[in-house]
This record gives sequence, structure tokens and C-alpha cells, in this order.
Amino acid sequence: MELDEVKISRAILSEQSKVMLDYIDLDCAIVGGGPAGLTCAALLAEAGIKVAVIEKKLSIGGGMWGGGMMFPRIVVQEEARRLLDRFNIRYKKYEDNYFVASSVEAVAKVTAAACEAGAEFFNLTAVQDVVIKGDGRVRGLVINWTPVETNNLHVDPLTLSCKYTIDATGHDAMIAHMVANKGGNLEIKGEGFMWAERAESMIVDHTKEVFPGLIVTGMAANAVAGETRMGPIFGGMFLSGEKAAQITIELLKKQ
Ligand code: 48F
Repeated sequence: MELDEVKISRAILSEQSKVMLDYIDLDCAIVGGGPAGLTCAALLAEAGIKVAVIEKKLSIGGGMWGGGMMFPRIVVQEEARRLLDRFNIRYKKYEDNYFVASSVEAVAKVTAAACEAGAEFFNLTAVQDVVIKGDGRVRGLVINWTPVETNNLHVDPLTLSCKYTIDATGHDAMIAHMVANKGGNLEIKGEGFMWAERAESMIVDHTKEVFPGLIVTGMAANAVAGETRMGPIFGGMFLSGEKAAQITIELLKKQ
């Protein structure tokens, strides 16, 4: 069988160019491929929504890969156990309300669910800014290759359009800050101390549209709301990703 290097290159370039041209207009752009963003992507794609995850790192998974202090295990509470089941992530009961799963399996299976449902992934791609025009809502994202950013190269970015943006960038709430830093009417209270029970119970409430066109999920939701942090318990991340998907589906129906 023939195997030609240039044909391999053509295959990659022609397929990825088509995908990028198609996905330059999105229903929903999810910034950040951690547990909240991945859950949201899987559920939106399952609902037939044109969705892409934009992740600045090479690997998808955010802070879930590392479990707790590099012990690759996560804890999930009873309330979110159904989402472990939904994504077919295996777990063991430690005690009532404490279920332990492999962090690697959790990332792999939620990512696989998102891929199979039709979500697209743009890794090594950093969101650098948002597009807000006369109507005062987030309408698009300014993107660049991560190596351009990390090497501090002077290369202009490209822009994509999206009906809704989900800030799933974790503790730094990067997209919310981009809006607030340039004068958007959005108060970011900043993350509080470690208090797992409180953080986990409040995160779903804090998952909302915080600025026209911008929904926050995961630790970004708690950071915007001034809520506490929770460490390596991940039920709130799954539940928050689910709520962000539900909100986006409802908002898209109204358009
Ligand atoms: O941090 P991350 O896993 O966010 P999350 O889904 O989950 C938080 C937990 O991992 C953990 C916790 C819960 O127990 O406290 O920390 O809220 O994933 C955020 C992802 O966003 C990417 C970043 O590389 C990470 O993978 N990200 C951040 N800024 C950008 C970005 C950006 N400007 N452009 C693209 N991706």
C-alpha cells in the first residue's frame, strides 16, 4: 500500500481547514476543556447544538487529570453520581456520599461522549479577547495559537462568531475578566477560601448568564460570584456543566 508523506499532510490540512471554516460560526463556544466545559459540551452536542471547545493547552481535561495533589482520583457526591453513570465512568463507594473514580477515566469518558455527540475541539488555541459591538452582547471570540501567546510573538489573531459563549476557564474566569477589564458591566467578586460543602452547594446557583451572551460555569462561576473553592471533589463541576448546557439550550430556543 502506498503511503506518501505529502498526501498525509494534504489529508490533515484539507480536513482541518474544512472544520475550521465550518466552525468559524458557532451556536456555542465553550472556552476551557476542564470538567465543567466538557460536561457542557457533551450535553449541548447531544442536544444537536453546534458547539466547540476552545482549549489553550495541548491536553483536554483541565484540573481533573491531576485528581488531588497528583493522586489521580476524584471524589463525587451522591447528587452528581447520575452524571458519572451517564458518562459510564466507573466508581467505588468510599462512604455514604463519597464516590471515588479515576480522574483519567473521567476525563477520557466525558471527552469521548462530547466527541461522539459531535462537539468539535480546538486545542492549543487561546482565547485572547471577546467581540462586543453596538448591541452590547458577547458575539464572538478573538483566538490565536497558544505558542504565539507563550512566545510573545507579534501575530494578529483571528475571530470566530458565536451566539453564546461559556466561560469554563476555571479559577481565573478569564472570559469574564476580558469583559470586565474593558468596561463591560460585570462585577467579578473573586474566589473565596476553601470550603467544599458550601462551594459545591452554591455552584449550580452561580451558573448563569452573567453578561448578555456570556454564561459562566465551573470554578469560573464561583470566582465571579465571590464563592468559596472546593478542591478535588468534582460533582459540582459536572452539575454546573449540565446547568450551563440547559441554560444555553433555553436561550437558543428564544432566538
Ligand atoms: O480549571 P479547569 O479544570 O476548570 P473547571 O472545569 O474545573 C475546575 C477543577 O478542575 C478544579 C476544582 C474543582 O474541584 O477546583 O480546579 O471549572 O479547566 C479550565 C480550562 O480552561 C483553559 C485551561 O487551560 C483549562 O484547561 N483555559 C483557561 N484560559 C483559557 C483557556 C483561554 N484564555 N483560552 C482557552 N482555554
